[in-house]
Amino acid sequence: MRTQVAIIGAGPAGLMLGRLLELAGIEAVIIERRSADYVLSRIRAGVLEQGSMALMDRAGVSSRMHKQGLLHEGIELSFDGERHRIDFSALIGRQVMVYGQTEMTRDLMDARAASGALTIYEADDVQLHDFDGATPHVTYRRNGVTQRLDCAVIAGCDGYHGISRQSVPQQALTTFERVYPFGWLGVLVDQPPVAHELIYAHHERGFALCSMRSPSRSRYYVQVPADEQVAAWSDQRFWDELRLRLDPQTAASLVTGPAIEKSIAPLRSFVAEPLRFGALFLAGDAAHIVPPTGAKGLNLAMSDVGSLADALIEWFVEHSPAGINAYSTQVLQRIWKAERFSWWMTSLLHTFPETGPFGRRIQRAEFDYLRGSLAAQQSLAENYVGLE
Ligand code: FAS
Ligand code: PHB
Repeated sequence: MRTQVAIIGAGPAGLMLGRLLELAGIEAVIIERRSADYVLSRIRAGVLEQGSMALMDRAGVSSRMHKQGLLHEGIELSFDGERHRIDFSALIGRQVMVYGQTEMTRDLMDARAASGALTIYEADDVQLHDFDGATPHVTYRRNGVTQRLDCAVIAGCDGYHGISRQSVPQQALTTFERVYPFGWLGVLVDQPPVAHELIYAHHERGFALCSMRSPSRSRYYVQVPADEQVAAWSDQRFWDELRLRLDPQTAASLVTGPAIEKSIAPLRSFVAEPLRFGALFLAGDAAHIVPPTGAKGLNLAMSDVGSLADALIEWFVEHSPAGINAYSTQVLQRIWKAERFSWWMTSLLHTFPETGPFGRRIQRAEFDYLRGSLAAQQSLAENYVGLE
């Protein structure tokens, strides 16, 4: 089998890239390790930047997002029970959209299925070959039979644990990583959100986040030690701990219920450089990871594939290599700005026992500065809604 672009991974990055290429008349085959149902079962991001919303419009898959998504004009920061609202609209005239990654992935999957473009699910032992040579190709095993897909370009959209980045010779890659000493225990519950907007709470017991998926479905997180086990957290223990980390008024308004999903996500900052190796291009979590505190992970993946699609369209349609040659440098500049903001939000809002009382005083000063400075609030706002 032969195609123009072999995309590894049918997460949001792979599906969005496939859609943008298809609309430009460029053929792409997506090879995914898991089943479509498994991909949809993963509960992940919840907030879209305007750039991601625009990409959904460009991909022609945004009607449900505009109908069901919740436009948010700000967020609340809570510091030891004191709340301060960051008003995006007043500060920078822009907003974000609350629309779950699961729904976005479903929209992209449905569009791909409707167009008949090929996605190979449940592909085992995916291997990348000769992406630095004349015959780039991918092999995989399905139903026990090994298949080969020849292509001109391979797009590695297979996430942090994928095969693409691991296929690059060690000496050709430089990685930068910070692993945080904690994770996020997340709960999904079919109850109305505790507030109209997201609440990011810093408390001496640890960070908490009150988010949502719809007016009737909420998403909550608490910071837990990096080695914490989900089994140690009954629903009741989660709700009790969450209340302790919120201001009294919010804690009293919390509507709890049985968790329909409960999981722990580790937190790390990670970047691989460069993002291109001959015919192989890395995008999304395959290239970088951010702690979810800044709501950047999914949005960064979207901006990567928006740039990669433009570069590949320029290459295949206009036969100009300018975009593909500039891809890595251009996209890494944006990645590092998102890494910085996600690290900063994480440093501000989580407890770091190792930094002791001095560290907490610095966090308090940072919050007081934010509360009193329009410039500081504008900086947070423009980073959160997405740098243009
Ligand atoms: P993905 O990991 O989503 O998709 C990669 C795909 O490649 C997967 O379907 C995988 O099965 C497939 N794959 C892997 N190896 C393969 C192989 N060898 N062959 C073929 N296919 C292979 N971001 C936020 O903005 N906010 C959040 O709250 C948030 N929460 C998160 C919670 C968790 C537990 C995790 C892990 C991430 C979270 N993220 C969050 C980040 C997340 O949303 C990612 O940024 C987003 O999924 C990136 O999309 P992709 O790059 O497509 O990678
Ligand atoms: C979520 O709703 O899952 C969510 C929202 C904002 C974040 C992280 C996660 O920063």
